[in-house]
Amino acid sequence: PKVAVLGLGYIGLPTAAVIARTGAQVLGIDVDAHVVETVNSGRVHIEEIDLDGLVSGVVARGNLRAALAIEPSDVFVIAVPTPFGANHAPDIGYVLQAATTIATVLKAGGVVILESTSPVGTTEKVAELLAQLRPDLKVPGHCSGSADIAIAYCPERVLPGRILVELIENDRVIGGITPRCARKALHFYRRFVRGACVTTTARAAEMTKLTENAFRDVNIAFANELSILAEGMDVDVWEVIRLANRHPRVNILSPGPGVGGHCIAVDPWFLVHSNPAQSPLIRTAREVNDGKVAHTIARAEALIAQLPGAPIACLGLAFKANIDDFRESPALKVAQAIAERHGPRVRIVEPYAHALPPALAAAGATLTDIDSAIESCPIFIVLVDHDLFKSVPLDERAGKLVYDTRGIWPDQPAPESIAAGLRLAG
Ligand code: SAJ
Repeated sequence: PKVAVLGLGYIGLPTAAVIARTGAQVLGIDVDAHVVETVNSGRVHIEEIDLDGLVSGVVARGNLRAALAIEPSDVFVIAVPTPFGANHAPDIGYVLQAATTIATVLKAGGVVILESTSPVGTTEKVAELLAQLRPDLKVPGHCSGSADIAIAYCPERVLPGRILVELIENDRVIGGITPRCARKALHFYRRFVRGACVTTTARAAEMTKLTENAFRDVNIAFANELSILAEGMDVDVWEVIRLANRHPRVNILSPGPGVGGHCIAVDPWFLVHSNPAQSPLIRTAREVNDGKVAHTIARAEALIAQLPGAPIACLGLAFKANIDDFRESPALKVAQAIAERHGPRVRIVEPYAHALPPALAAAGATLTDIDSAIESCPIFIVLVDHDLFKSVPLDERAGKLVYDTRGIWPDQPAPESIAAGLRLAG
């Protein structure tokens, strides 16, 4: 079939490439001319394991091509961003824009699939818009008898850093506007998904996606709240979590400097926004996780105050371990706050950055490597659990003042110079 993927970002490009590998003719559409040019030259504009080789291969074979303008296709996959605006209100403007674009080339027999994380009811809005724009077509939910086209919601649920594996291995939830729509979409996903494909309604699939990320956010918030309680009680939170997790029905996640990325820190708000009065738990979890950043900054400052004038190493800027994605990163926010107060004292170690983000550089911080940081910095603030940092043995950290927000160095002794009540774990 001919497949058009709208949006060549973190989800759209890997999805387009995986579909192209099955032998389909895939057209990737993006509003950014630079992205279109990059893909057409067989290169990638995002870092993801094995994506570069896959894209260069499918482009060379002629199965993947990028363009600014849409062309007639059999299947349309929408993978555009759904940010939130003021008051955390979801903004589905890009989704509706994509649907408007599709409407210009849609034919009977076409399948339209929305993959973007979306508030419940968005797929129905897409159907309504297509019905308005194309009165000549019988649109599901807006016609009697069998429809001319199929419309479904099928959320992506891949983990950055494992996208190409999870795109194929993970189970997929496929929600149709009607059961027939779901079956049409299922037929498409079966081409490249090895996991189970489970069909449901569009509304249930939309809520499922939001639920998965809200579940994780609430569980991380629990760990973050525990870490603050444990600090106050002079208890090592990491040890408590390890011990509690020996219970057969307890599985606590890890505290950290906050929650970042473009999904877990965003999607729960879509649920809250749909019914603020009935979502106090999900909202509070969001607030606890956002609040952890300020807490981390305050604890880091307390440590830094122990050694006036000494160089400070901030380890990591990424939003999580072993990736180069700094979007909504709590580590970046903490490093920025520290750099703004201590300027040239601040040395950033981030193996996944070629240069410092401009605001950090402007504050006077410098990028360095782990070996130089070990040699020159008596203060270590661990913000990301990159493998590279985990590999630093105790003798190279001996005598340093360490604030380990990710619990990567359980053997680090609490420095004697630190005042009682200032145990720096979590
Ligand atoms: N984090 C913690 N403690 C933990 C786990 C994570 O502080 O125990 C932090 C991370 O450091 C990071 C943030 O949470 O800052 C989010 O990281 P993540 O690994 O939990 O999730 P993402 O944002 O990379 O990907 C999530 C995944 N969703 C779930 O696991 C339910 C992924 O499967 C989704 O596809 C993705 O969101 C998405 O696109 O929605």
